[in-house]
Formats: sequence, structure tokens, C-alpha cells
Amino acid sequence: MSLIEPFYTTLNHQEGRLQPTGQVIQRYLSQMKNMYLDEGAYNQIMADEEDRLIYEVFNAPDIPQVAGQILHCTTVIYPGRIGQEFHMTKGHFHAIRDRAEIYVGLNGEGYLLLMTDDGEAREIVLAPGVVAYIPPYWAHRTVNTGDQPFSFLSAWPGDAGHDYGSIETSGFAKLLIEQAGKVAIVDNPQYAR
Ligand code: S6P
Ligand code: ZN
Repeated sequence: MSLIEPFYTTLNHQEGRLQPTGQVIQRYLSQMKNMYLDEGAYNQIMADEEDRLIYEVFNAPDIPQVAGQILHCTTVIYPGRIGQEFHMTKGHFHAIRDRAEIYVGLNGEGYLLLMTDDGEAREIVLAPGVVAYIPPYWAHRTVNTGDQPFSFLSAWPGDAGHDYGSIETSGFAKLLIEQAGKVAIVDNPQYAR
């Protein structure tokens, strides 16, 4: 492993951003086709709004993606729903499955959903100050269940990589929806492992 310079970034808790920022990833609704249950609601939003920014990822600058390094970033998920389903991240397993991760809740209201290959599911309310541990082998997705931006900090091993394909194919076992004005966790009728 090559020697890189020590550095720091400053965390803006209110905005959920690291300063300075490296790569910024923006995920629009058009990049999440078929990930939300309500296809009619998806099509309606795409027709009315053309597209919608669902979340942004602010990576710490210039960390090599190799074993031994610790990658870190913040994520901000903007509030809203697609039908009854709250705005969420795509969700992934790590490409090297036995790589863990830590999330720290910063601002807003949201959940961390976790799932094994067998469809075993868990959830953690990722309130500000909550430090959540994502053990090896657990897929993870975050969901904004509030009406303000929901943000959190993540740190994970440099060689972990991301497997988005499994979730794109199977979906997540549980969905977070709004039901009678409340947040409800329900089985995903389209989940197919
Ligand atoms: C990376 C970590 C997070 C997510 C980010 C966006 O391992 O879990 O930084 O990448 O929250 O989610 P996703 O599922 O689009 O990568
Ligand atoms: Zn991850």
C-alpha cells in the first residue's frame, strides 16, 4: 500500500456534508427505475417533474480504494415519496461480502434497513447520534421517513466494493411506507430471492 498524506475534512451536521468534498454522486429517480413498488407513481412523477433528485453522496477526497484504507462519506436523502414508499438509496451488498461498515446518524429522520442473502431482514432507526454497525454479509439501504433531508456518515473498508445487481434483481425484503400518516415496515410483495 502506498503512503498518502494525513488529512481531515469538516463535517457540517446541519447540511450533512464533508468539506472539502471529493467525488459527489447524485442519484435521480430515473436511475432507480423498477426499485420502487408503485410503477404508476414512478411514471407520474417522471411525466410531471421530468426527473427528481433523490439523494447525494459526498465522498472524502482522494482515498485509494484498496485494502487497508477506510473510505468515508456522507449521504443526504431528500424527503418525499414514490406512491406510499419513502425516498431511499439503491441499497447494496459489498462486492467482497465480508466487509463491514459503520453509519452515524447526523440529521433528519430515517431508517437503516438490512438484509442477508436469505432475506432475513432487520431495521435500525438512524436518529442523529446513533452509531449503527453493519456486520459483514448484510445488504444495506437507508430511507428518509421524515419531511426534512435525512443525512448520515459512513465508513467502510477500501477494498469492499459495491454489488448493486443483487438488490436490483431481487429487491429488498422489506419496504418502508406511509400508512394512515404513520411509518410502516411491510413485506415487499415483489421480493424474489
Ligand atoms: C458505501 C455506503 C454508503 C452508500 C450511500 C448510497 O458502502 O454504504 O456510502 O454508498 O449511502 O447508497 P447506495 O446504496 O446508492 O450506494
Ligand atoms: Zn455499504
